[in-house]
Formats: sequence, structure tokens, C-alpha cells
Amino acid sequence: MSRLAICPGSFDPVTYGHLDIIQRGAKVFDELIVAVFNNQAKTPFFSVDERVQLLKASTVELENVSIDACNGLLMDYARQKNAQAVLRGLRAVSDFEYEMQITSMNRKLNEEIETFFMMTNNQYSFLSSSMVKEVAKYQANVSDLVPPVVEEALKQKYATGSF
Ligand code: COD
Repeated sequence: MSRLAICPGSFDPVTYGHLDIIQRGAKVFDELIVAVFNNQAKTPFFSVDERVQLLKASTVELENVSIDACNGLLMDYARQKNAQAVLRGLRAVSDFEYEMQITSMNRKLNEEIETFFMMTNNQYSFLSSSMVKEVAKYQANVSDLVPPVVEEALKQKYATGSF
């Protein structure tokens, strides 16, 4: 049986930390869908469509990875896709409590779907989309944190003030 996992997140915008999890996840699962949601707790910077485009451009070489824009509950989406698993990344201990909360809620909604966690690569353990946006706002170099297409999109956004 082919193993499908959903890698959900806000990806606002995608960083090398996210891409590390996606690339490693693509080696473990037969198919990986990166599902872009609006996290209710965060104010969006890029629209869901922009985030989807940036993810598509950053994962073109990964044949078993696709990107989708999503609404509603993750577990409804996972059920609709017949996924067996959800894949999440873990950085520091500070991620743990939040991930426990999401996972236990998701298990309550659908106990058939397992959540898997992958430890971040040490290199990216303190990397977050929020920090990238913060430093990019002041024109700092983010080329070792995000793919070139994202770096360019950040420059454009801050230059035009369209956020
Ligand atoms: N290294 C490794 N992993 C990383 C790194 C890094 N540097 N940075 C981020 N990650 C991981 C995160 O731990 C996460 O697993 C994934 O990458 C995506 O991260 P974010 O920050 O883009 O995504 P979140 O945490 O904002 O995503 C939250 C969801 C969108 C998944 C959540 O809000 C959700 O499930 N929404 C749908 C509604 C729903 O179903 N709600 C019920 C459950 S609460």
C-alpha cells in the first residue's frame, strides 16, 4: 500500500527549516502533500496563494511532493485525501507543548491518522518564518535562511508595502 502523509503548516513564508523536513519526509513516505493553512493564531503576511507558489517553486525537484491550499480542519482534509499520517517538524523544547496540544486535538478528531515528528537539522533549530520576516524588513541578508525565490518575494513585499 502506498503511504501518503500530509505536512501541514502556515509556511509564511517557507524557510530552509521547512524544506529540510519536506525533503526528508519525501524519502520516508511514498507521497507527501504540503498543506498550506491560515493559522488562526498568526496574522498572515503572504496570502495562501503566494505561499503555495513559493512552495511550488522551492520543491520542483521533489517528484513525490505536491502543494495544496487548504481551509477548515486538517483532519477533514487528511480524511478526504485518504492520508495515513501527518508529518510535523520539531525545533526546540518550546515547540513541544504546542505540538502536543495540536496532536491530541487531531487524535480526538480522527484516531486513525498518526502524527510523526521529525527533529530539525541542528543548522535550522532556531529558524522561523517570523524571524526571517523581521530581519528581511530591515534589509538584512536572509540568503542562507530561505530559497532565492522567497528572498526576492520578501524584498518585493517590503519595497511595495503590499502586506
Ligand atoms: N526546522 C524544522 N521544522 C520546522 C522549522 C525548522 N526551522 N520551522 C518550522 N518547522 C515545522 C513546524 O514545527 C511545523 O511542523 C511545520 O514546520 C510548519 O510550521 P509553521 O509554523 O509554518 O506551521 P504552523 O505551526 O503555523 O501550522 C499550524 C497548522 C496550520 C497546522 C494549524 O493551525 C492547523 O492544523 N490548522 C488547521 C485547523 C485545524 O485543523 N485545527 C485543529 C487542530 S489545532
